[in-house]
Amino acid sequence: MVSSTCELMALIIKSDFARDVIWREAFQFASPELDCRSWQAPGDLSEIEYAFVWKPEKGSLRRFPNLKCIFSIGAGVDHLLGDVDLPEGVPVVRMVEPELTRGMSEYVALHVLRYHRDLPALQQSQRARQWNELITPTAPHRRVGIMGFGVLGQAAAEALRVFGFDLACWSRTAKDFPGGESFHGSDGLVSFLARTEILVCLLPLTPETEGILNRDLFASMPRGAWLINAARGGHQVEEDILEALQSGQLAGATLDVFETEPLPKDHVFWSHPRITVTAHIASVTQPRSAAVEVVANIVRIEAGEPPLNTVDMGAGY
Ligand code: NDP
Ligand code: OXD
Repeated sequence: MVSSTCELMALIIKSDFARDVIWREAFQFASPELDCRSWQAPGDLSEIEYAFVWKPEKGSLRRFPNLKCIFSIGAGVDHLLGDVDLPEGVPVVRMVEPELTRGMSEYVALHVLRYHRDLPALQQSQRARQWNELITPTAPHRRVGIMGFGVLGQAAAEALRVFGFDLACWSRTAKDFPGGESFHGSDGLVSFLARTEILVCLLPLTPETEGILNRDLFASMPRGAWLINAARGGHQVEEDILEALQSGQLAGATLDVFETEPLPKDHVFWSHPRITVTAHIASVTQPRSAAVEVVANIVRIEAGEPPLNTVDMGAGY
């Protein structure tokens, strides 16, 4: 239990994957006094002070006149900021919780190592019964670039640093990155890409980053580079990925996110020999650890302090 100061506070939950029950249990554990309500049976709407949501219907949060804070179940808030009818003046908090961060570091390390050691080529050799004594460079000679150097990007860099990769990051504002090279803004993008053999996208989806993984970007990378997109489908131009793979500009791509999710059954990505598809599972918010973070933020708000991890509505993340 985190606190006993959530007495009588009502939190409305709208989750996906029918995880409502799991979320209720997690909040019950973090703060038994919190009055959790389901989206389907919210009760008196004026009693709802907090909303914990994933992809709520546009305009739906306006139903709660006394809302003090909107918590996103995910780290990304594009599902909320696309709503022009979001209640004004109510802070939006994105998800930052240790297990979500850990999961993303695992995913990034898995796929970076896989490309670094060219596992796809080794698997191909096995299928062909070829004894392939493939020699790959060691990590200090492999240049990995992380686009988006926030909570998840920095944690992924920490995980990769253990192996000694030659790291660089790219962000909107300048960053101090003692473990590698730091680039920022549109001026820094081409130099960042020019030295990046394995590109990891961990950007938020905003008007500035939409469609950023496109033909021009791939052309700025060394030939035969690899792409790992664990951020949002809206970042990638799907036909440009296919073209870059066809031309050899990209050697392979691991895509966790797509313009349309679930990825349609007849989509060409499913069977492409050099694309790895995962089903938006790079990392998932874990109820027990996330509920603790949300309750801690509610306690802050009730104490008159600003919540942590609020979204800058102007920047869009
Ligand atoms: P943060 O807000 O902590 O970090 C965002 C980073 O992106 C910051 O470094 C920011 O720069 C940078 N950035 C934003 N806009 C630009 C821009 N225009 N140009 C360059 N850099 C930019 O986010 P998180 O690390 O917590 O999460 C990142 C994203 O990962 C989420 O928004 C979500 O979409 C995705 N995600 C995907 C999951 C999955 O399973 N596939 C799971 C969880 C998250 P600066 O530091 O200068 O502000
Ligand atoms: C997130 C996600 O944003 O799961 O957390 O995509």
